[in-house]
Amino acid sequence: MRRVLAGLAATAAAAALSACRASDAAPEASSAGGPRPSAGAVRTLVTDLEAPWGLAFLPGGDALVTERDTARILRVTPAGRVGEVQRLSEVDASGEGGLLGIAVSPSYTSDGLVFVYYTSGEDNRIARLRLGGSPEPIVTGIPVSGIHNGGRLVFGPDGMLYAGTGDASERGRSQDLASLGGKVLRMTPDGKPAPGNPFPGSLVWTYGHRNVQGLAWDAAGRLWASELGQSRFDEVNLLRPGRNYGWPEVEGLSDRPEFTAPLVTWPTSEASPSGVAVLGNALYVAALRGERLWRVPLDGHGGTGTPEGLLVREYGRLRAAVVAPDGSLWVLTSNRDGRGDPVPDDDRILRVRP
Ligand SMILES: [Ca+2]
Repeated sequence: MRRVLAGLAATAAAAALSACRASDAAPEASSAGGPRPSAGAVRTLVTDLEAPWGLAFLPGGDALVTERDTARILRVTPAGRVGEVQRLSEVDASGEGGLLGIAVSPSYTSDGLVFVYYTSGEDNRIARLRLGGSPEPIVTGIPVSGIHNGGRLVFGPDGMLYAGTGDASERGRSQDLASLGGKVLRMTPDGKPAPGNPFPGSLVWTYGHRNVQGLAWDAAGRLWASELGQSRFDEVNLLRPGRNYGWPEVEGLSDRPEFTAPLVTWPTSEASPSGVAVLGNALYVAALRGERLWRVPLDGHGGTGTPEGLLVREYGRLRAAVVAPDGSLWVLTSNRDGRGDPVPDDDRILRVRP
């Protein structure tokens, strides 16, 4: 819409020019365009991946990348060299399930631990492993389905591990505090309910979510989440412990005070958000169906400004955005996930300097 409006404005400006100064109106005036959101410098760092899903950086600056369907963990250098670390035979990939999120222990240099979220034959689960070793499940029983498996993992500044889950096609789970589906979970690195969790003895941190695939912290210690809507509204939420985010009673905004309202919503055709990242004073949201990187301004006090779309339909579906040690954003495409329209180079890792 923004581009259409810009185009219309340019056309109107050109028409005005030709009306006033028909003799010297430059022909290219109509194609000069108005101000357009810029993604800054974009470089393709890696090509030929297969539905990459999760990305996390190791202390030395290499990244670990998961591939959903092949169940591979890859190691990628800052220069874009790719090596396979291992393939997890425990993963049962089908539909939206497979090897999903990955997180690196905050004390990796001493414990060497990496955490993964994956679909097994019977559930979604979170496991820890040392690279090359076998995964040791620490949380099992997260509901599984062909769709809405959640899957994002991120450590908080409190040293706890946070996971976004999905309703796994049974929407009632999101309001059921006894189910791990449709929640954001907070756990110790052993997979136990973290001290201070809002519901005693429970991993649940927030509930009433449909399918959380994006989690990121801002500099002030706020946790932001993206959530895929059903047919009307995708959401960006600011997470506060114990809050109910409404699904399936409401999708998007509502006036019911028992539900915490999203700060940003989009029509699902413009977003379908997966991974998110905070860089500078903005939240970056990787959009699948929307095929763009949304930049949501953050006001530093928990509020948001008007989002703008970057890379609109330039690289197809985007699955994740993560801040690299050098301050760039690494962005994963997701054109080989069965819903995309891949080009020969897909899937890719893009390095974006917004
Ligand atoms: Ca909601």
